[in-house]
Amino acid sequence: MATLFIADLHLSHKEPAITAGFLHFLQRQAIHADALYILGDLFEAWIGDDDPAPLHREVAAALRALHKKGIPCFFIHGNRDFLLGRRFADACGMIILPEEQRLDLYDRRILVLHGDTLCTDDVRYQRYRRRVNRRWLQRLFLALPLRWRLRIADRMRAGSRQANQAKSPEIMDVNPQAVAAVAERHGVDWLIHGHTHRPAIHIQPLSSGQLHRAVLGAWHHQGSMIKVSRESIELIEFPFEG
Ligand code: OKV
Ligand code: MN
Repeated sequence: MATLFIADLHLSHKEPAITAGFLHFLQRQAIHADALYILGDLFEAWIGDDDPAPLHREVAAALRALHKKGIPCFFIHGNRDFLLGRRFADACGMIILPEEQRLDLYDRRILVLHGDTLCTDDVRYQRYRRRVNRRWLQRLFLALPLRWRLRIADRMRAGSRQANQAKSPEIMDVNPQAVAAVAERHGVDWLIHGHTHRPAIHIQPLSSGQLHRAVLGAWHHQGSMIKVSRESIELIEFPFEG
């Protein structure tokens, strides 16, 4: 038996092939798993659980079907869907975990997180993150009419696309000191995260031994998952099937 991890699907109504690939993944792969962990950025954008987008209903129904078959599903917020709340999670039958969660799976200790907090060299992004993470600002935003939130979000995404074009690829990757610090703080020798869209399994020396870091790929033209079993931890890429 195995536990599956995915992240960075960036689901949106503009990319129906990714949604179809995800629904197929749930029906054909996740259905056989011990559990499914979604490590953030399931959605390209999230402006409140009251958004009536058909995509949200479709995804909730598919995740609920998995839940009904007895497969637990866990969710960690990403930088895009950090406003996803209890209401939508309940509709999916999924459990929201804190931003860093230590797991004990098949006698291994693994820390799971989205990964954006590891990109400490991107100082502008970290400043933006602290700003939008303020609870009072989130409450204020969520209290606005849906149409205002849509407008604000569109503008913020357009601004962010411009800002990212000016950034070097290095500052958008993880910082090795931040990686070591979080692993040591939680006493783990495995990390699983997404966010950087650079699928790989890295090994990095720690004062206490070797740290393994499995990075999930984004779902652009194919799916990406990490499969943890008693025997192994594998990074698997697979084609979309409708
Ligand atoms: C998600 C990102 C847009 C990056 C706005 C307070 C504020 C939340 C929000 C609006 C935008 C999420 C929720 C979106 C991620 C962007 C642009 C850059 C780098 C406020 C709380 F400030 F307006 F009051 N937002 N949306 N970005 O469109 O999903 O991750 S979003
Ligand atoms: Mn991300």
